[in-house]
Amino acid sequence: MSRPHILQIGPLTARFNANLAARYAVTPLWLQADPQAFLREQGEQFELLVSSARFGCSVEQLACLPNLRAICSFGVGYDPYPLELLRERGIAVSTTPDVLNECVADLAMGLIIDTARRLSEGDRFVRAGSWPSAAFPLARKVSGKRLGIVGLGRIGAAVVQRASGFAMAVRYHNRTPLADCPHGYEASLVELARWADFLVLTCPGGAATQQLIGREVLEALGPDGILINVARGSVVDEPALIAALRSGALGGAGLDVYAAEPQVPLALRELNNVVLLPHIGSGSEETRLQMEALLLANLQAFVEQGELLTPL
Ligand code: NAP
Ligand code: 8YV
Repeated sequence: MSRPHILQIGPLTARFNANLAARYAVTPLWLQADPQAFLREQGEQFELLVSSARFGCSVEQLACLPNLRAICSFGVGYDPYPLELLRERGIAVSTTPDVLNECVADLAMGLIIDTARRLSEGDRFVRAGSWPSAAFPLARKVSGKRLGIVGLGRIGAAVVQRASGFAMAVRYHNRTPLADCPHGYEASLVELARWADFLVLTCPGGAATQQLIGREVLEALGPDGILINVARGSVVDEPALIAALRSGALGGAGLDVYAAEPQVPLALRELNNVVLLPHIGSGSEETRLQMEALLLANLQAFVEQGELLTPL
């Protein structure tokens, strides 16, 4: 029997690319001289597509893939996919949920501690040789503080679990209150921000959450408050964030994601009250290996049984 033919939109690790190529006949779209021309000429042959939360796929690409049946995506975010069109066409989509919860939550806690206790700033201070001639400023305490979560889902719950070790009080905002949740629900984001010391974003990106966190929320979080974003850059009004950090209306921010990644505005890079990471929430060897394995397992389940293991 011939090996199923897969279209791969963008590169993943060399290990994953090799594993995929060992199992299937893979066409790497990003290596074609003119990817869109290639799709127009040859798109009909593909029923299966592999992509990621970074590369997604476009409406234009889908228009050239009339026989597509399933997409297996690396990562849990689905914001770069035209979901309505995929639903209309009956194209199944899998992501890689749960296996990355711990790493993303660990990173959120790391950003809370780094931003509040000024770890990165202290590191810069020592490396610059400033210690003998200046006193490093006092920071803010983490333990016992108030944690507001925007998007208490799989990753948000893992952040809350870690926060209990820091004796934090927790409230959250989702579109719908959770049944049987011991933490207070806040229908208003502004009220949640007013209450919180740390506001952690763990909701999805996309149109529904576009710039959910704007000037009003940032000012409610206030001069002693800290924003942590491990969700998507699109969730925050970035110019409003920069303005609030500059003026002191907001105390600090720990960011893993940005509006136009991998570009990070110079205005953010020049500020001392922010910790900036290059979108590494799930970026450990162990977790990336599990994400790769889950993507391959989804692909295999679809090829052999016509069903995805972790569909959207
Ligand atoms: P999840 O389990 O689906 O949780 C998402 C939560 O957000 C749910 O509680 C949902 O509750 C809430 N939500 C959805 N839309 C909302 C809205 N418009 N307003 C307020 N809350 C909303 O997802 P997850 O697995 O935890 O992943 C969350 C996101 O984290 C991903 O989509 C991805 O963007 C991001 N992520 C980032 C990294 C990184 O490397 N930094 C890694 C992995 C994931 P309701 O439906 O009730 O609103
Ligand atoms: C991925 C992510 O590393 O899962 C997600 O949604 O943002 C990250 O875990 C990355 O975006 C995959 O391409």
